[in-house]
Amino acid sequence: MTISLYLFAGTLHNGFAFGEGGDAKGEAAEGGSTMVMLNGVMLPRSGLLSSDFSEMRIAVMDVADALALPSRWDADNRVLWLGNPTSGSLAGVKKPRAGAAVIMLDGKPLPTAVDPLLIDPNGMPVSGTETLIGSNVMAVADELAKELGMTYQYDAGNHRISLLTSAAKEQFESEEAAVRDVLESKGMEPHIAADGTKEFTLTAELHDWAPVNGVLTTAWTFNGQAPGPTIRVTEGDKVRITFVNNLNEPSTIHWHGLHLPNAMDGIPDVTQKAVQPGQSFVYEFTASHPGTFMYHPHYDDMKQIGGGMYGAFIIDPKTAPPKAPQAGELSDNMTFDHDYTMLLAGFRINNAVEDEPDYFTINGRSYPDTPPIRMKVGETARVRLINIDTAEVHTMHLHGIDFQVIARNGHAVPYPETMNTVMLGPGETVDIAFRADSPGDWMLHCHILDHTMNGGDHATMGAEMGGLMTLVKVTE
Ligand SMILES: [Cu+2]
Repeated sequence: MTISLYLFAGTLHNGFAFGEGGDAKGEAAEGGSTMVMLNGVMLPRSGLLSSDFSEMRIAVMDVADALALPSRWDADNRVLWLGNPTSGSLAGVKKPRAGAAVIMLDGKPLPTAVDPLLIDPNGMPVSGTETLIGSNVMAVADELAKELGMTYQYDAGNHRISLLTSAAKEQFESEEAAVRDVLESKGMEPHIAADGTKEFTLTAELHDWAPVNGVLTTAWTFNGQAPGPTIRVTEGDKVRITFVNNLNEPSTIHWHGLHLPNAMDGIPDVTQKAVQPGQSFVYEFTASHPGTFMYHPHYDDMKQIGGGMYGAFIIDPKTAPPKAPQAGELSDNMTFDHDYTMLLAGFRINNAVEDEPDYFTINGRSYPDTPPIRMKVGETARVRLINIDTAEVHTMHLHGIDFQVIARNGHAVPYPETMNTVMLGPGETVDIAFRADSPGDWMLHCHILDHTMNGGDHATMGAEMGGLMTLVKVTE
């Protein structure tokens, strides 16, 4: 299991009901709160937590739940039992005073008990407890982190404690190759049938995904990745794609922009029966015309597509076009030094399915963890922009270098337009091309500026760049 967890210690005020059974239990105290984030995900009961100790105990129990760590609150002894066993001998454990508690992890006491008041050298509760409560939350988090083998960071500016397991980092790192392949328009390896048909398998499954390092979500994926692997074939190829549904609900695949037999169009109850959990369906068609396309389900769209089920479908022309010239206008009928794909979408980590994503992504990654494009001065690139966001328009803007729009919706444009910002509605693809004529780190980003912040209301609050952004790194 891959886990990272965040304990947010908000601004803490005087005037809270401390100790057990305070009136503030279950209510947000005015102006102050303690939020618990796990994998960047706000835990269900933590939104209403005050700094009341009894609620802090709930927060710790929520964390334990999410870690699949058994937990039990022993009110008589004021002990929070975590891990295994959830009961045992308290011999030698100092009984906590009223308002505090001991955390027993795997039968051993954590050195720091949960204690909202702390005690001064005379054994009296310390007044002016704002910082102390925060410190205590941190101390508990620190101890838990140490005991559970996680790394720990405190961000004083955001009153944020971040805990990250090595497993969460491993998930993030395990995605790098897939993210890079999608960016570089590399298609998945087909199996070639006796008659030359290119065969692929796309398996829908829920899978961990980290849009940025330290934020983990359960994505709706094809082959365990969001976006799914790119399918890249040549005009005229016969294609056979076996869709395996390992989700807990029906699904299909629609081939967006392709010309194919109606029965292969992937629309549940219109062109086919929805593919049930555990079932599969074979799509067969001929790659109709060259261009940049996409694939995605057409069942429970907001959840499935919004959760990461989409991928690029690229059809190359039968005859490879000539290399792009050293100077002059660029067009669709050219081969470029670099061929990139950027699927524009996002994840709703703490936002509801009907809200906009709080982590906008390029190929499943939010800045600063979007891999940059690297080019040498004079090189050319095609970037296949694909807006597969469920509802959002994106205005992609490149700094310092003009680009030409060479294709739209899988078709060459008759007169490439020179631009620095191009707008894509949901479902649109736009191929842009440019020549790296100036060295530097050039931003390529959506100019709807709340699409370039990570975390919405719950995390970094936009002070730093995030979301739908990457860098074009041009060197001599
Ligand atoms: Cu945008």
